[in-house]
Amino acid sequence: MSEQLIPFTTMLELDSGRLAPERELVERRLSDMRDLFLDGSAEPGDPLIYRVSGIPVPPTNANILSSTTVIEPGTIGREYFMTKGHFHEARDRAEVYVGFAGEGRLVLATEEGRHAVEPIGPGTVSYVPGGWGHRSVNVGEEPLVFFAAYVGDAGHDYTTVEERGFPVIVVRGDEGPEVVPNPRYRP
Ligand code: PAN
Ligand code: ZN
Repeated sequence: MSEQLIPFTTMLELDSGRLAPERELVERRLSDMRDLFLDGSAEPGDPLIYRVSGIPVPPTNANILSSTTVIEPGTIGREYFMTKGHFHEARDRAEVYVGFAGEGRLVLATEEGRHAVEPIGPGTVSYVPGGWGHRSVNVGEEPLVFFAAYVGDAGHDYTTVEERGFPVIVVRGDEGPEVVPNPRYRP
């Protein structure tokens, strides 16, 4: 057996997504992901889009990595603020998403071009099977807060999403959020 961990507890503030203690915080601004939005280069500012607060453990298949994500409300053009999105480098590694606050969508896609859109909000528990790339989108007026737990050796492949996009995007329509085909998707 490798390193033996000692049990520990983290406090999660459900509305803000803040973890105490905060161990590993990553901030993503528009400048970190401009090309992922259709109109990213037309937006002059550099708003904070989301924060991920992780609970680090050794990234092996014997451990479970977890984090909370807080996506700010807002849009770039008509496209709602969202995460970069990724496939797991080890494609068969699964993940569970638990929603705490706000209103969002979990957009999933396989490399063969299938897609699915699931709700994220207080009480949602979503299963992300192996092989499904995933991105979360805040379609509400408040921060979207969710927790995610996944197999420790999953790894993150962001390149496939940067190069091909997801088959659909989520945009602000006249009567609320709309899921529309992504004009830049490369099957
Ligand atoms: C999540 C995501 C988190 C941020 O913990 O990593 O929501 O999204 P990006 O990694 O796409 O920037 C997860 O799915 N981990 O595997
Ligand atoms: Zn993931």
